[in-house]
Amino acid sequence: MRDDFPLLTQKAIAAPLTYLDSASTTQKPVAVIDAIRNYYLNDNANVHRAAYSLADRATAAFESARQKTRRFVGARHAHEIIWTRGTTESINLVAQSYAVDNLRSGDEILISVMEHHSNIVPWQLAAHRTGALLKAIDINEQGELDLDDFHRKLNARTKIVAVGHASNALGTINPVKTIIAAAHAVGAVVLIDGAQAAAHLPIDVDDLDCDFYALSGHKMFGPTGIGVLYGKESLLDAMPPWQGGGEMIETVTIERTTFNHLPYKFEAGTPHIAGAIGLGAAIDYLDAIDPAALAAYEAKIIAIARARLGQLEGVRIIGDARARIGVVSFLVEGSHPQDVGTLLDQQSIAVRAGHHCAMPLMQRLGIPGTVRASFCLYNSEDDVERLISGIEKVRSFL
Ligand code: 7TS
Repeated sequence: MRDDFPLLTQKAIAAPLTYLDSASTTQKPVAVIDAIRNYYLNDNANVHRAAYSLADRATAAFESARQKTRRFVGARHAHEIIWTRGTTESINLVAQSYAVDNLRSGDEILISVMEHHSNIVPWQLAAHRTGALLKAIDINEQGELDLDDFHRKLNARTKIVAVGHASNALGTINPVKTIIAAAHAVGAVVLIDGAQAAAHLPIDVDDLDCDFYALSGHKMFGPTGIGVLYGKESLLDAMPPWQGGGEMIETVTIERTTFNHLPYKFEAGTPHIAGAIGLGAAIDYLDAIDPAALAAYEAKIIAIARARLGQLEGVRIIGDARARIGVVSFLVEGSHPQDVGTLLDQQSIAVRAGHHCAMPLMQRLGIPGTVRASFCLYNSEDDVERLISGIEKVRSFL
C-alpha cells in the first residue's frame, strides 16, 4: 500500500523516508489528494444555498461524505454526524454545549490519566464554568486503565465520562464498551475520543452505545482541518448551539433566532467542503481493505518492532498493554528523547519525541517524555529494521 502514498516514495530526498509518526498525522493516499483536487477543479461552490447545478453538485458530494462517515462509524442517522475541525473541536463542542448546559456544582466529570490534552483541557474549562469536579482514572503497571479505580471513582455524581478508544502515547486500547455500560448504569453520558482508533480499529457507535464519538480526518488518511463529532440524536437535539452564524439558523430577526435542525445547528458558517470530500475518499480507501487482514498486518509489524526494540541494550519500552494499536514508546538509556529524535531525523527516520500532549501521563510515569514510533498500514518490516539500526547509531554517538 506504500505505493498509494506519493510522499513516502518521493525521490527528492537523499535517503528513503522512514515515516513512523502516523499517530501525529497519517500520510495521504493519492485517491484522497485526487478527490480534493477534483473538487476544486470541477465542483467548487458553496453548499446548501445556491440555485444552480454546480452548487448542487458540491452539496451532493459534501453530503455523500457525511453518509460515508455515518456508515464508517456505524451511526443510525447522517444528521448525527457533525463536521468539526477535528477531535479537539469535537470535544470542545460537547464540553461547551452539553457539559456547560447540564453540569452543576458538585457534579463530576471522569476522564483518565492517559488522555491527550484535547480530552483534558476542554473538561477543565467546563468544570471551571460549572463548579463540577474533574477526576481521572489511574493506570496499572502495564499502562492499561485500572478498572478497579474506574469503578471506585464512578458514582451517582458522575455526569460525564470521557476516555480515549486508544492511547496516542502508549498504544493501549481501552475497554470502552465496559466503561460505557458501567457509566450508563450511574446515569452518566460517555464521550469516546477516537482520534487514535480510526486508522486501526473498526468503529461501531451503535454497538458501543456511546453518546458521543470524536474523530480527526487527518489521522485516518484524510485531510487536516476536518473532523467528526458523532452524537446521539436525542442528546444533540437537546443541546444548545455553541457557535452562531450562517447555516445554523432557520429564521433570524434582530431580536431572536430560531435554529436549523441537525446537523446544521452545530455547523455555523461555510464548512470545510473539500475536507469533508477528502475524508469521504479516505473512508472509501479504508473500506476497500479487509479489517481483519489490516489488524493482523499491523499486529505483526508492531510485535516485530517491540521484539526488536526489546533486544536492544539500553532501550526501555514504556507500556505493555495486552491490547494495543501500532504505537511503541521507548527511552534510550542516558539520552533525552528529544536528542534521540533529532539524531534519528538525521537518518531520515521520523518519530515523535516528548510528552505527546499527554503531560499528566508522563507525570504519572515519572518520565519527561518518550520517543514514539507509530506504525500503520504503509509501514513494513524494513521500516522496523531502519529504526533499529538508527537507534544503534544513536547509541554509538551518545
Ligand atoms: N486525542 C488523541 C488520543 C490524540 O492522539 C490526538 C492527537 C487528539 C485527541 C487531538 O487531535 P487533533 O486532530 O484535534 O489535533 N494526537 C497527536 C499525537 O499523538 N501527535 O500529534 C497529535
